[in-house]
Amino acid sequence: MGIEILQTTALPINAALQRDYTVHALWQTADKAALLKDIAPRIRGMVTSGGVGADRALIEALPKLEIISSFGVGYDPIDIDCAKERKVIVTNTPDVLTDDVADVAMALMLAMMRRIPQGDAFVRQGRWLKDKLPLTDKLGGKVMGVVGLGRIGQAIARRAEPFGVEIRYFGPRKKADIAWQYYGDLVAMARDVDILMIACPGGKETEQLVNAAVIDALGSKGYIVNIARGSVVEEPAMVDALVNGRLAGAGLDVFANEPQVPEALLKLDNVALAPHVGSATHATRAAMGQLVLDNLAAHFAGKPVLTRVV
Ligand code: 8YV
Repeated sequence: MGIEILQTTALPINAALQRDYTVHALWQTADKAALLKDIAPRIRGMVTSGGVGADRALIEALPKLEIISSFGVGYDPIDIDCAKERKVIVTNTPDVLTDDVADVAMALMLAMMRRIPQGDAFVRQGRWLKDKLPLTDKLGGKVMGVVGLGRIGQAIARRAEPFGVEIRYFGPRKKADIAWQYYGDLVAMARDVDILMIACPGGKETEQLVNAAVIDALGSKGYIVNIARGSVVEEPAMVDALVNGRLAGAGLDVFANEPQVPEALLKLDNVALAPHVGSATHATRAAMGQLVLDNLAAHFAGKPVLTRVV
């Protein structure tokens, strides 16, 4: 038996993992408790994703666990405090997905503001032959407030600027090397911008950060784009504002309870919806998978991991 690892979810690197390790597939096991009881004392590594994560109960069930290698940049469903307490290394897959996620942010923003999905349906349904679509809103000249100017937030801002969009940002602190206007108060920024671009990490610290007060401050001409986590937005307040014309539109790749999407959103014309596909290209998913493998390999070769969270 080689090094034994626990895998919590299917990934594009299943074959490579099975080649290099003795893999126990938790997600394919009906009686998870029985499997864990049997293998727990031998598990040295865990492979999970930014969607599935690893909670305290799971981490604590694995006394020999050394590393959690996670697929995805976001690690909000991994109990980081517990990993720290148990001295378990946690790695994620930053950088390799930044460009793709920023591309989807731009695509959703334009799709929503210019009603691209509606236009597509209009053409397909033959309605163009006897009707015209209503005019839409112009992107150039708008002010975008980025919530969380990290790697992805900056990549979105750099894409938006050549479209004639003015950038401002909100975050826990002003960044020394950034000239864009900073706000320490999200409601104040929402009042001053047209588009709220949500690009911050998920988790407890940002839960419902974009709440009813922020949405009110953004106002009936404002737009929300969220490529971060559904948990960052007070979703019922956003849906209510969209339904009642107190928000102009939303472009959403993530949802509070995905893959469940609030029924009311499905009926709206002023939203563009995507099924959490920010990083979902062949090239990027392959690079993310490789990084998961490389982090594991480095650790088990006694070397420093490449992209450590804690
Ligand atoms: C992944 C993501 O789809 O990187 C992230 O944080 O949300 C996406 O790239 C997800 O982590 C896979 O479950």
